[in-house]
Amino acid sequence: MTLKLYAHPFSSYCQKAKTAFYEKGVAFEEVMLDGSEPVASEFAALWPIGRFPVLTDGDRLVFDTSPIIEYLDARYPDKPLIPADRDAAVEVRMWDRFFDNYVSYPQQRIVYGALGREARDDVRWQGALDTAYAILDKHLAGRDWAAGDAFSLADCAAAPALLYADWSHAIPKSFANVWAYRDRLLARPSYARALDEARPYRHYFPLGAPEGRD
Ligand SMILES: N[C@@H](CCC(=O)N[C@@H](CS)C(=O)NCC(=O)O)C(=O)O
Repeated sequence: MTLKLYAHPFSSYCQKAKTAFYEKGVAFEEVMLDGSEPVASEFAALWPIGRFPVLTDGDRLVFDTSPIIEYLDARYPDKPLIPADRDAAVEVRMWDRFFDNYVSYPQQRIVYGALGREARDDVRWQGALDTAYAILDKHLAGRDWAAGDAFSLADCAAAPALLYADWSHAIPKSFANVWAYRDRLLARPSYARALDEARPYRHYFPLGAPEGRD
């Protein structure tokens, strides 16, 4: 059965999911959500919440990126992105939540504010990102990856989160550990591929995609 990922290449959460597919070498069909029909209506019927990506595997539907990646690991156990050891898995899931809730969430508020989709409150969300950057810089001292020694679900979340967070509210140069980690993530072949597939859409970024920060 073909795995179908309803997605758009420029979406940070879609990049998170695609990084997991590329990391594990699992084939999938990317069903492009660019507003065109008939896919737009098909997706609205499939997942009326409207957030993406969404994965289908035959009749099975999986929404939200962390469960999508959990599903991939369950079905394709090679190159696991969540460790079998439950204690180690807590760390991975915790840092995955950190990137979604405390980096991507405020970053998305800044972008949605700029797009006029939500009330603009940049000072609040920039402050939230500053707090997250400081926590992360301390956490990353002496580490290559966010949790444990191997690239994991948490790093899939981190890569697009830190790409777009920096574009939305620059990561201070003094946070050398965050910068080194962001550079490692952007050089990881799985994420580099997802990022390359997003390049044609950079003009969508409402604050202007900065040169040389990718
Ligand atoms: N918690 C969701 C978040 C997904 C999400 O916010 N996706 C954005 C695209 S990056 C989206 O659907 N935006 C459209 C909307 O908010 O209507 C996940 O992990 O997949």
